[in-house]
Amino acid sequence: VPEAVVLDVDGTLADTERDGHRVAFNDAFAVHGLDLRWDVEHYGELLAITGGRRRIAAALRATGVDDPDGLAAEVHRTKTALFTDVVRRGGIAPRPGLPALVDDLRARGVRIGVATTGRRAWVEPLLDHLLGPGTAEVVVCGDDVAALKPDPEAYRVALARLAVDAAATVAVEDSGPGLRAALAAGLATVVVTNDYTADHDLTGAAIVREAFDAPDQLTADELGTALV
Ligand code: XBP
Ligand code: MG
Repeated sequence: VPEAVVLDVDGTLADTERDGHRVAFNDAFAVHGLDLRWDVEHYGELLAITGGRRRIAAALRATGVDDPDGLAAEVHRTKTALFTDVVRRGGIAPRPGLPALVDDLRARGVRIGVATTGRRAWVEPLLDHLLGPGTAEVVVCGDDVAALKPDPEAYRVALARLAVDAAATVAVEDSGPGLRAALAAGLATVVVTNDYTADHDLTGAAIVREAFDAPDQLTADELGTALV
């Protein structure tokens, strides 16, 4: 088994994007009276822009408003509050097989970290809900880094705070940008794809799966096989 595992959040621990974040973005646009709505397909393309605030800013720049970055920050604050409320109400379920993997990691004494682009305001309550309070020793959020994935900073910070070597650590991701961030930080990476990321370029992944529990349950031992 690896000494430590660093888990991505969105798309990995839970399918948060299509029915969670995307809906919160659209609700925030309505709150701010913006004629903007992201449908399922278009949102999947927008995920190439990591970070919700930057995603909104890109869309606003295309509409010609005068202060896209300022307005994006304001709309993103609303979106974050709305999504945090969804999380606190228990609206986000773990991906099938993820809880069993986490139980196995804990039973085998594997240390757990989290490295996500998402904002800490909703990441913390989501982790309490999905992993259990205190399960993730280290949680690195978009708030904590200067550069978002695919930049490796979040993974580098997680490794430093865990005080473990990249060579003894496995990352678990769902997407191309996340995979590239983990690889650039020197971590062997397992990718569990979802509907939005099934066609991503996953070159460099040690293992690629479509689910945590199919065709068989992903285990701590299998994550260990990802270490060269
Ligand atoms: C995925 C992201 C995030 C979420 C939205 O992060 O890029 O921006 O889409 O969350 P990861 P925020 O897969 O690395 O966890 O609005 O809080 O950014
Ligand atoms: Mg992800």
